[in-house]
Order: sequence, then C-alpha cells, then structure tokens
Amino acid sequence: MRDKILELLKSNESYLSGEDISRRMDVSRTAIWKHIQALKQEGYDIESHPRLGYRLRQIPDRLLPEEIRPRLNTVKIGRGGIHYFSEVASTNNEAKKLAAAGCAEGTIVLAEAQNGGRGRLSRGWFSPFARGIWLSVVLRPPFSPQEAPKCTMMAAVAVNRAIRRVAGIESGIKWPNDILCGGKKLVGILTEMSAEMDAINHIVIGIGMNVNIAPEDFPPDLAPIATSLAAEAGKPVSRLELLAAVLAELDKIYQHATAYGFGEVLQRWRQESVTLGQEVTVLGVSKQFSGLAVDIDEDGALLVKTPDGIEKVLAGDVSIRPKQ
Ligand code: BT5
Repeated sequence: MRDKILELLKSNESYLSGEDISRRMDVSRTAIWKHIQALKQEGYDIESHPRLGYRLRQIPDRLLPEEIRPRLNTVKIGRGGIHYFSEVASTNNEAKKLAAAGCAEGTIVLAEAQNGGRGRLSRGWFSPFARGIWLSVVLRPPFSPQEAPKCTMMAAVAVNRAIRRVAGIESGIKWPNDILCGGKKLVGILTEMSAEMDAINHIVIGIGMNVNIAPEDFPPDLAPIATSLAAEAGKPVSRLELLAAVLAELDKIYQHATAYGFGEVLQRWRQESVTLGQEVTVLGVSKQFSGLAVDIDEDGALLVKTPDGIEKVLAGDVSIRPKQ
C-alpha cells in the first residue's frame, strides 16, 4: 500500500488530494493520512496543503526498501526480502540470524550506520550514517564448502563492475577481498559461511562500500589507507543507483556461476586484479615470505613465486602488502 501511494506521488508533479488517493487505493482518507505520516517519518519531504492535498518534494538520501524495490533488476538477490535498519551492530550478524532462521535465498540486510561493523579476524569496519553502503546478502549456493572463497571473488568482481559503471572510476581488486582506487581501500568484503562437511547451509556476503565519505571524515588511522567513491569521482554518488547496480551485477554473475561454475569469475578477477604482477609480502599465521604474485589457481588461491618455488596462499589466513 505504502509503495503504491509513493508511486502515485512520484508520478504526479502537482498536488494529489487525499480524496483522490483514497479513491484510487480504495481505502479511507484517514488510512492515507497515516501512510503519509509514516513516509514523512522515514524522511520523505511531502508537502501537505489543506485544500490541494499532497505533493512529493524530494525522496530522502536513504536506502529505503520502498526505493530499492522499484530499482531491483534481479532474479534472486533482493527478492528474498529487504531488511533495513537505521542503525545496527553489524548487517552480517543480522543476516546470519535470518539465515539460521531459514530466510529465503537472496535476502538482503542494509543499514545506514553500523556501530559494530566487522572486518576479518574481528577487525573493525568504519560505517558512518548514510555515507556508505553497508550490505549483507544471504546465499544458499549448491557449491561445496571448499568453493566458498570464490564467492568472495564473485562479489568483488560484481562490485568492481558496478563501481566502474556508476562512478566511472578506475578501481581494481586486491586479493582476496578489497577493492582499491589509487592504492587506497574503497570496499571491503567479508564472507561468512555455515556448512556441513560436504554442503553449504548458507553464505553471508558482507559488503562495505565507502560512497560519500569526505577524506577528512575518516578517522586518523584510516585516512592514509581509505578512500571513497565521491572522493575519487570528485562528486557525490547516488547510493541507490550504486546499490541497484551492485545487486544486479551480483545476481547476474551468481546465476552464471551456479549454472557454469566459477571460470568466468576467475577470469574477470584476473583482468581486474591489482595484485597480480606485484611483489607482495605474505603474512601468514606461522610464516612470512615475499615474492611475485603470478596468478590465482582454480580454487582462487594466490600463487606467489618465491626463490624456493611457487607458494599457494589460501584465502583468509594472510594479509598482503606491497613489498617495501
Ligand atoms: C574487510 O575486512 O575488508 C571486510 C569488511 C566488511 C564490511 C562489511 S559492511 C557490511 C557487513 N557487515 C559487517 O559487519 N561487515 C560487512 P579486512 O580485510 O579485515 O579489513 C579491515 C580493515 O580495514 C580494518 O582493520 C581497517 O584497517 C580497515 N578499515 C576499516 N573500516 C574501513 C573503511 N570504512 N574503509 C576502508 N578501510 C577500512
């Protein structure tokens, strides 16, 4: 009902009387009034005129489900349900709870702000209000648990394409889970999985995108290593448009991967990588070594050429830094 009222207001540049809306919707004027109040609460700028009725002046800069639904260009992603929070600890935590309770594949969770946003290994993730896209997607893929790292790569390829398309900037993928621009981090991806020995129950892909964060608004420890799309593009970027592009790209490549495997994901990852061809230092749990990042293998592991031969680096257990 609320979506329909919004649609009506959007398609009308002038005023619509309460009576007119109530006739078209076949509900009372009081019900319409209540929906309009709720929309105003969400941040819609709706002018109410005692004689003329209602007029939508502006939609809010929020990732509201009412605004996402009409922009969804997907088969699965976002179709399972859109859970929206003004503020939450971590969208990944919410998505994991929903997934464990049996939510549909393609369910997404979004928040304007996170106060407990997480990176890998319990690192924090800076997630200021309405300045980024803090998103988690629930998938129930038919792949084996060993293939989960490739889901992170799949997300990276989808997000990178969406960024290039919407913001027109030259971003690249750093192994295994970052998107960088000019050497600084634009996006981080955190994939978490619940699985049996040979089957995945669900995967939650958490995507954190710095969209409209001004360089001076990053905390001092992040300022030298982080950037945002707006900072790189030199102008604000529509979060709604970008989100719609991310969901559409992810939907497309996920369908392709479930039907034909990860060949295309790996190929695109190689083309868009900023890690391959670089001298890197790998910081493992038990050992550290340097070498040339030459390729990824069919499992998504990074292959590093060292004086002792090729080292295979699996996702999740190392950090990589350009060699000094
Ligand atoms: C990541 O971890 O890069 C994964 C980040 C995933 C965040 C999303 S947001 C939606 C969903 N819900 C969550 O709770 N998480 C996911 P990692 O590679 O471990 O990098 C973490 C490191 O990146 C931190 O230790 C900081 O140095 C840096 N960092 C933190 N916030 C940042 C930001 N907004 N931009 C760039 N770098 C940041």
